[in-house]
Amino acid sequence: MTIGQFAYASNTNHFLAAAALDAQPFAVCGVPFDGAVTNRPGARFAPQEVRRASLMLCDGIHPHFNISPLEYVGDALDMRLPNASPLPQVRAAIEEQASALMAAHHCVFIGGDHSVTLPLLRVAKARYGQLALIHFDAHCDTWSDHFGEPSGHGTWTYEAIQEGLVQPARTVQIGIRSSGERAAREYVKDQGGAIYTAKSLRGKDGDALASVIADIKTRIGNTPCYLTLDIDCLDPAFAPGTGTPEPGGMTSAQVLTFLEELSGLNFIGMDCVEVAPAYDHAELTSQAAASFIWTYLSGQVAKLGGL
Ligand SMILES: [Mn+2]
Repeated sequence: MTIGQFAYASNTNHFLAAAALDAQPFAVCGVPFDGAVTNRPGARFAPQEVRRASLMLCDGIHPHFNISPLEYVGDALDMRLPNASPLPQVRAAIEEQASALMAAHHCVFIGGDHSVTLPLLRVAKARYGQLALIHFDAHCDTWSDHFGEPSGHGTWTYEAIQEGLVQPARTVQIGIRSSGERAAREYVKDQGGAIYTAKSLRGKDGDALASVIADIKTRIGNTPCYLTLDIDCLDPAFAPGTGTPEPGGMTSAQVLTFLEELSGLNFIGMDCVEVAPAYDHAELTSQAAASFIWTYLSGQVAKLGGL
């Protein structure tokens, strides 16, 4: 078996990975921060577990896209973050490191809790000027405060719209189902975006999702699009290892259908967040995250010329 850069890397073999990163069009980078959670911490340990879970994907050809992304992907290892500092300082450190990476690569970031997405969007907005957003999550993340604090992992979507980082009409949420006041739950829709709740998706997969996928494609068009995938969009049966689980969620197959069918959008980056390995069972959650990242990368690599 070939062990690729995405297959397994840690700070103990970074010479091998860093040497291979320079020329790669795609990069995977860990963002090991979980200081902004409302419930169970532990997502800072996700990057190493998702890398490890990717091991068995790495000498294979993706069954839908019929390519292996591995030779196009380098591992940028994990960001170095001031974990005991206030959130604005952590986010500034993320912005600085992400800015350098996104200037050189199409990046996939492995969180970390969902608060890391806001600085990643700031970098993407500065780079691309306008952004669409596809947001898989059980939670709307549009609360205007975080239990009395100004910001956290449940406010970043609200902040991104308030800051003008994403176009509200081209913001799409998928899998939403948590409790919350109406103003937060419906915020994206009130701003002109789309929300596909978990309830609206129950029992739908494959061809039954075709009209939803067509509507998303029409809404986003060719606008540069950022994908953020909170692993808690999945039902806890598929992803128990997360900080804020919400029963009644999506299946892994549903998420894969979206990722496969939307791969032609003008994606400019992705993150997968909120995997918390300490609550996982049989690596179910890290395996799901690794598969989603692999599928996203395969879809994007398949669009490169000459393949
Ligand atoms: Mn969530």
